[in-house]
Amino acid sequence: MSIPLSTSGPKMQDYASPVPCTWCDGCGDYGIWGATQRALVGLGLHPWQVLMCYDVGCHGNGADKMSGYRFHGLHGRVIPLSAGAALANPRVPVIAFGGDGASFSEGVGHLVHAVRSNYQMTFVLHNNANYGLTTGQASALTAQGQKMNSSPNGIPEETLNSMDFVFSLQPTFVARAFSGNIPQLTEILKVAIKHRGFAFVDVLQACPTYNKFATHEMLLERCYDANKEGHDPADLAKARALATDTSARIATGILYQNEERPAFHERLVARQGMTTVPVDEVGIVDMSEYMKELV
Ligand SMILES: Cc1ncc(C[n+]2csc(CCOP(=O)(O)OP(=O)(O)O)c2C)c(N)n1
Repeated sequence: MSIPLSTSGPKMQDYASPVPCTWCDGCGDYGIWGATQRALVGLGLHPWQVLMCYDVGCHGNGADKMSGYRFHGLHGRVIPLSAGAALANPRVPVIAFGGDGASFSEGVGHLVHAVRSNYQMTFVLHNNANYGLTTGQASALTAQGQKMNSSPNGIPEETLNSMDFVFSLQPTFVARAFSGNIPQLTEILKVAIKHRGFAFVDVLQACPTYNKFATHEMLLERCYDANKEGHDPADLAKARALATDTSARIATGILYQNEERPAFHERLVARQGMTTVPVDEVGIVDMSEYMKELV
């Protein structure tokens, strides 16, 4: 995706919000919030040049913790609203933030179609492996057998292998990061935001209040940068194998990227040869004749 750059660069301060953060001490949301701002500044994007969309959840409460164009949608529905915005104006990068609860239960159908359609957007998964805002219910990604507030006897179901699921849909971009490694996440987000099509960024994050099994310390110990160890993001089969095997260590970095496949809007026959985007066209249509019919 080519992003129009501004001549005078943005600063971190441009993204500051007067609303104080209310996340728990040690929450991974802080790292993702900081890395997002660093990535946007690093890309030379001003707050008015990007749209950030938020699902409902602890992470979604970050919607007013940053300046710029932001949209706080309904639970599980951040992907369709982001996809719609990106279709209306594909020149503006759209970043969607969602929790693992919403993304792999309420909104899982949207995730399926976003990957297969290759919508032009970045999807940042706040993966704390539970429903944080509703005080620690099990999500599809909670470890099996884990005792949670809503499941005092332990989760009976199998844990969804989210990476295997995403890879089964033939994605064009998959990355995994750890919220405690802000420099690495910043670099991943910079590539994801520029990616042609749907960029899936799984960010493993601590939830010190409700997640007692994948703690900050555990993630710090087990995550490693696969790109630094020579992983080639062009190989889908290798990327899938690396992403799904978390038994000993957890591979992070850009695991897979393919920019050969066009994004959804590029395949629309009706848009071919068009130099305008739908928002431009709405702006230049004279509606007054049509309005007369309504009065
Ligand atoms: C359709 C719908 N279902 C359930 C809820 C209640 N609800 C609000 S936030 C939330 C938890 C969100 O968890 P997750 O998506 O994992 O995000 P996190 O809070 O962990 O960041 C739930 C279940 C809702 N608002 N709407």
